[in-house]
Amino acid sequence: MAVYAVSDLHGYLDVFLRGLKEIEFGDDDELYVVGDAIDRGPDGIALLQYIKEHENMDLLIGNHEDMMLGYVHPDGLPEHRAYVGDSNIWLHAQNGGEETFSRYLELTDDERRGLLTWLNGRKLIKIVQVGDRQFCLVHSYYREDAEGKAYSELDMKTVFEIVNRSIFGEGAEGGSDFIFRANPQYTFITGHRPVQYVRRKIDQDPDYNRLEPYTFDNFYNIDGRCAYGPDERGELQNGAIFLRLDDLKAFPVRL
Ligand SMILES: [Mn+2]
Repeated sequence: MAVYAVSDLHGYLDVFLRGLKEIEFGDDDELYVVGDAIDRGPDGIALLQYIKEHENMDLLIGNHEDMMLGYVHPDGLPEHRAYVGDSNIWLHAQNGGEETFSRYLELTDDERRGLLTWLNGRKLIKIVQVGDRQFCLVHSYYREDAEGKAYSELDMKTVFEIVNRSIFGEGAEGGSDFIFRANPQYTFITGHRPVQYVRRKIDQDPDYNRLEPYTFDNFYNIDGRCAYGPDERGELQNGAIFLRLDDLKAFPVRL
């Protein structure tokens, strides 16, 4: 058996299914989706349901699941919760939640409630031992006090920091890589900022357009930029990066 991680699928069920074939994913294997399964692409709700229905798969909450949970009615009613602050940020064009919300509304009341119960029970940070390594899976930023806690057990501010703050971000959303280097007992697996973006922006790497993990020391980012969708000119390598944790071998899957 092997253990895999993938991140930021952003509604692209077809890429996910092709990836499972590529890695020959079987009943004895395990897979962790490190947040942002939904939005921008068309099949976010189907992706959530697929992960939920497979006992050997799990989802960690990303900022897009957090936005969804902040917007939908908490009892699964086919409406959204009363407008509070910027809770409608999910539907802004840049976040791509509209397609996800319309698919969500097509579910039955029971399906919506089941999905919300499951999402509320998902973790933000998960520690997974594979071979000699302890992996810490988290969408973007590490907080020791949130280890192993479910979404419903954490306050909004803590969740916001874990799923949004990025060592590659700027201003209030920026953070230091010290948080990862200070915890060498873990190999961190994150997403949230596309590896192509990080290579270009941070490293000014002219060969930035590669669908492979961005890594230093004990840190791996595996966001392959599904969020940007298929590239019609065929120049950008957007897609998903499946990472096998047993040997840190990457399996790129183009959109
Ligand atoms: Mn994200």
